[in-house]
Amino acid sequence: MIALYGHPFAAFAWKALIALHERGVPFEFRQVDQPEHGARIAELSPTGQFPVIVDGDRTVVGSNAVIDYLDGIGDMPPLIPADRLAAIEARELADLFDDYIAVPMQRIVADALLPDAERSPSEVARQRERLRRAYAWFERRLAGRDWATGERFTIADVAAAPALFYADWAEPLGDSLPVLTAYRARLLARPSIARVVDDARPFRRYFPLGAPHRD
Ligand SMILES: N[C@@H](CCC(=O)N[C@@H](CS)C(=O)NCC(=O)O)C(=O)O
Repeated sequence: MIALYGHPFAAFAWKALIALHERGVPFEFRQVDQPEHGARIAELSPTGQFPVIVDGDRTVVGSNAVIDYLDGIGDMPPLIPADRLAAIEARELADLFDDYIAVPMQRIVADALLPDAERSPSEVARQRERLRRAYAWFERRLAGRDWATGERFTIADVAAAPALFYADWAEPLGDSLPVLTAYRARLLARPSIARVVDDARPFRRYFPLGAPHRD
């Protein structure tokens, strides 16, 4: 059986979990806050970061590679479209959600976890500005679409789910982004995503910026 190393509250681990749920793949969840799994992930991943899956003698490191790997399991439609150009757009948007929404969100959250003397308000302001620019870009790009690339749910939507879920907590979308706000709500209503949101509820108290209760 596939083993997933991750944590239920971790944004990038959600991507692997969503793909596993979407495809109905059975797996063993190895939570990295348990010492034996923490020790193992430190060996498996270059920096100890997760998600990582282990399937027999095959190890796959990193959320997008994990999603790609899982596309080969089961008979659900792939999260990376078979068509080459459609696949490029899906991967492109997944990377953009990762790099320009999830990563700035992570940096804002990481700063909030630091002792006061080590915090950097100017860096946080820069990351908030990056998020607002990215929000505006996605607001235009997603206009008229149900899912990130159009009618099909793809790897791009898997990446968008944790990115927008937590980014809205760190730097609220507000009222000026109706397309992104509706898209985020559509993501959260999808069963695979609702499930990861629910499974992460017990950990919300660890969110350092105050977790809104509306989700
Ligand atoms: N590019 C990586 C990012 C992974 C990542 O940032 N993982 C976070 C969890 S959401 C992590 O491992 N955090 C713990 C740490 O940095 O030590 C991916 O797509 O998997």
